[in-house]
Amino acid sequence: MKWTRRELLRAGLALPIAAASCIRPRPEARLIPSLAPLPPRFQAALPILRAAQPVSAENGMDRYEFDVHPAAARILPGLSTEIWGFNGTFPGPMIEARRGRCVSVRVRNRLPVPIVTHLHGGRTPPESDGYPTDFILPVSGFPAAHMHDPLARVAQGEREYVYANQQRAAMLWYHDHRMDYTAPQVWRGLAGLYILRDPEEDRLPLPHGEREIPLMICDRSFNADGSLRYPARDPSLRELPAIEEAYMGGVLGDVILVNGAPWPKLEVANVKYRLRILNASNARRYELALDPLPRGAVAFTQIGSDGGLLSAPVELGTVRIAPAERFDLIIDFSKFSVGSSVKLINSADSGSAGEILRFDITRGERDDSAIPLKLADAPDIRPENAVLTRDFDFSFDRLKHSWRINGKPFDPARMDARPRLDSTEIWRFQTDFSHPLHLHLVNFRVLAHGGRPGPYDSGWKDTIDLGPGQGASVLMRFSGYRGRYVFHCHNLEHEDMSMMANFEVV
Ligand SMILES: [Cu+2]
Repeated sequence: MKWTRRELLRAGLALPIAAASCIRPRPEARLIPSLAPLPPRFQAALPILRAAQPVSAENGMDRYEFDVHPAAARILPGLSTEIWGFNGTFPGPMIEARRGRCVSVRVRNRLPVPIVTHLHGGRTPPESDGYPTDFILPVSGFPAAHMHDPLARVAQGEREYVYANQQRAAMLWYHDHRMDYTAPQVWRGLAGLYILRDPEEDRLPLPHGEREIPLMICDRSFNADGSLRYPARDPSLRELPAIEEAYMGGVLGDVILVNGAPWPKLEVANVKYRLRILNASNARRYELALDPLPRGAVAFTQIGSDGGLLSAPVELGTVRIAPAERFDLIIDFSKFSVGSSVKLINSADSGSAGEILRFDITRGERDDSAIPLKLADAPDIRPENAVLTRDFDFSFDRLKHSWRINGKPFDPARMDARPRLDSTEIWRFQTDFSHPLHLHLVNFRVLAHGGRPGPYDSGWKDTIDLGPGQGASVLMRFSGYRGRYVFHCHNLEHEDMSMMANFEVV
């Protein structure tokens, strides 16, 4: 039997709220319901993201300029939503890059708060990686009292990030990474896609052009006036970090946005499509599935992961995707009849968050694409070459009410690991609750994940989702650059509440 708070009060059993919350913190992610009416599903057309044009493309370098500022977006019918966006858009402009060709992004901060831009999945030199205290201060200025890391590279008004793109083709994404405030600032819209291509991928006969569709999936909630609803203790995001205590396990929204539109629909032909999916949510996991699924059909063929193409395709009935993970999936719509519809659903939720996107199969077309049995060369990294094994425990500190790594909160002044450049290491993770764990700079292979590698651990990863009380071990080589980087939980509320640590490649 479950008692309501009123029944407990009547029985004299209820504790004052503060005392009760001391005893029972809520480490689970929690829904913040919209106060605006939820829009009908499958009315809006899916926004198709197209590559942004660089402002110049000379001397082997594509240059972009992003002004970050507040803007009015039309997300819900009849309402205007203020977002914070790269060039005023949410999602931000999509960058398309080529392996070996540099990209420069000049980010100008016209918001009232500091920002930091991190290219997630990028092998990036430390000065361009977006370390959480490497602020870009607002053009309009900001009090210096909020800066306390002597190693921080603080920029006034704007900063140029340079990405070498010396890595495999993959779908990366860029997002805000400001220390203590990443969760609310990403929620407001500071995220965009970055697609890196290379000749190895070009030569494959995969679906492309109009049949290759990047999808940024995230959940949000809205106030009655259309503004984004988020339980920040200081909504100005200037003075006081953190969120209302009840949400320290993570914030879930009840509106599912795909490329910025709520539960959109897309007209497709009865052929194979390549869907490049990012979960850009703060804390929500999705169990992707197709509804209905014809008898005997397999829903998805996975061809790529966080770090690019797999060596061989993998067939999956459902795909569990945690915050920051990417899955590169083929859906074959020839299994459906022209005139029918099929929904991409989230079978992990039965409410409004249980549906994502609807495909309407409106036409028959010829399909000259194919999924080769060999997609890419298998990785050449072996556990026996590891020179060191490190252990990290990710857990909730019930006394301090914060999220910790090896019992410690994030501190820019403390170095937690010093791997040598070009050395191979094994890192073992252990969790209490669910945590999607992410390392900057490196991609890793999953050696074990609650026992053997799981069904979603194929290929190169930069984020691994651990369930409650799970252990995992991953293998990686620290190549590319020396310098200071972070690793952290990618539940953004956990990250802001200090579940982050440093490593320095030496
Ligand atoms: Cu976490």
